[in-house]
Amino acid sequence: MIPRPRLIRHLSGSYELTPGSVVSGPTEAADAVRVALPGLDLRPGDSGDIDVRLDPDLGPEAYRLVTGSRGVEITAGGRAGAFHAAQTLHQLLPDASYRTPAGPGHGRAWSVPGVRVEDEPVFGWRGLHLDVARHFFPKREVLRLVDLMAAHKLNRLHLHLVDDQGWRVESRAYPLLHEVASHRPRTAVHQRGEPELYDETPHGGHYTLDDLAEIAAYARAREVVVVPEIDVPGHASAVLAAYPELGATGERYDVLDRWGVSPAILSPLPPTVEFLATIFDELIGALGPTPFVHIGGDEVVLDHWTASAEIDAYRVSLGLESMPALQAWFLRRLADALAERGARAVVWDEAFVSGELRRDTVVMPWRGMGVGRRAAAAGHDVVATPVFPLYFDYAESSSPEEPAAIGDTITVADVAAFVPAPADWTDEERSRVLGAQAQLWTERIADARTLDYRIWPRACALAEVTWGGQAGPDFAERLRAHLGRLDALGVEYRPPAGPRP
Ligand code: TNX
Repeated sequence: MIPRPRLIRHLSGSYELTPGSVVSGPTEAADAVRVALPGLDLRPGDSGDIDVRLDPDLGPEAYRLVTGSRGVEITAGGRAGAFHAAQTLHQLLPDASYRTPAGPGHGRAWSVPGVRVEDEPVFGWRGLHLDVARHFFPKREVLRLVDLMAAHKLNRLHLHLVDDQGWRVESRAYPLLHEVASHRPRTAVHQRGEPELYDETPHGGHYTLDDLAEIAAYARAREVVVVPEIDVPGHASAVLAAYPELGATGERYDVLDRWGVSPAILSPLPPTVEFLATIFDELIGALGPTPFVHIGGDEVVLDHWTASAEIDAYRVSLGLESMPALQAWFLRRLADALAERGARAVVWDEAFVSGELRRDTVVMPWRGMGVGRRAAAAGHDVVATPVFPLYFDYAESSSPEEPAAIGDTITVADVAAFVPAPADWTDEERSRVLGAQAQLWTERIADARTLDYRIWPRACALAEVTWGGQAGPDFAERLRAHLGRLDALGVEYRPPAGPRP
């Protein structure tokens, strides 16, 4: 199984699940089991082949699963635990049960071997990040990713909705964002060992607010929380192509047609904070309950703030000694606006380095775990996101056969060796680690096939270490067996032996 359950014992006996088998128990939890096993054609009922119970003494994601000749018993701490139990039950069935669109069932009966599983995750944040700004991925591909994440008990989908190269969400209050800022005239491409080229293919796309509502509801039903990111104040070319008056210079930009870090930056003055508060209202209105909103804070070039007499005067009026301190102040105002809307801010680590943030702001240390430790020591919750080994836009080998990537080499074994809460941190620092997340930056990932190739099977290792705290000793062996499930799911993963032809 992947991720490895905390405890698994094989028992005698087995049970036959057939189309129309009954799930009984509290509505929400029984519903979670049916959502997790869509192809099995399970029916709700009073006394079930699968009986679900809730036990308030268990954590919300914890479960016990007992199978045998009398049927399937699930005892869960909450809806999430019941959902994860059903995913574990699925892994007891043959690979063919993963085949879509039939999924398990499709008129077939499946034999469930007897086991007892007791399970609970070590980390509550088991995430994947997807950059939909550099390349847009349509809703159906995002929903498919949610299904694949759920099958691996991954539970946070961070959508990087905004960057220099595109603004990818509708705004009713600021319609030029989706009308203008979501299109770029040319697409930069890279070839291995060569500078950027332009393929002259215009690239565009955005989610409507209704799309986001659908994605969030679909994800929630699969115990995945969507974490939207509006990356500010840097990476601002696209927004300043639509509303240049929000920028530090007032100058109109083009949606950026190449990769890298641009000097485009939003103004920190009150109209920008009001603009972003409106965007937060629209986003949270569409997504529904949104515990976290990412506000970026990475790779900010402060030159245009320094050069602006108005912004400098504003800084002085606030009694702030430097432009980085003004950046931290700006992000604090946004985090306050999010708190009023029931959400916590998440930032990349440069934001933590720039100055004091709200204490409840979650920090993602992408530049390494050293800065993550400093954030944890300062009292911030931390989600481990270091480039090595969690940038899945990097290639798995340096072979020229690999599809071109930003960097190399990050192998499945590198991910499996990662420990989100390092042993040499203090207990207090370790307790601040919410979990870990892999990043899919998409400068060089332009289609769903390449996305599959970059994610899988490295995300299997991510699931293993975030669920269990570290990989089990037999991980490599279990992964070999697990590939049959990915095959049945139609996942175009990177073969462990090397790049596919
Ligand atoms: C750094 S990580 C970035 C992204 C790039 C990525 C490429 C971070 C917060 N910023 O803008 O896409 O490297 O690997």
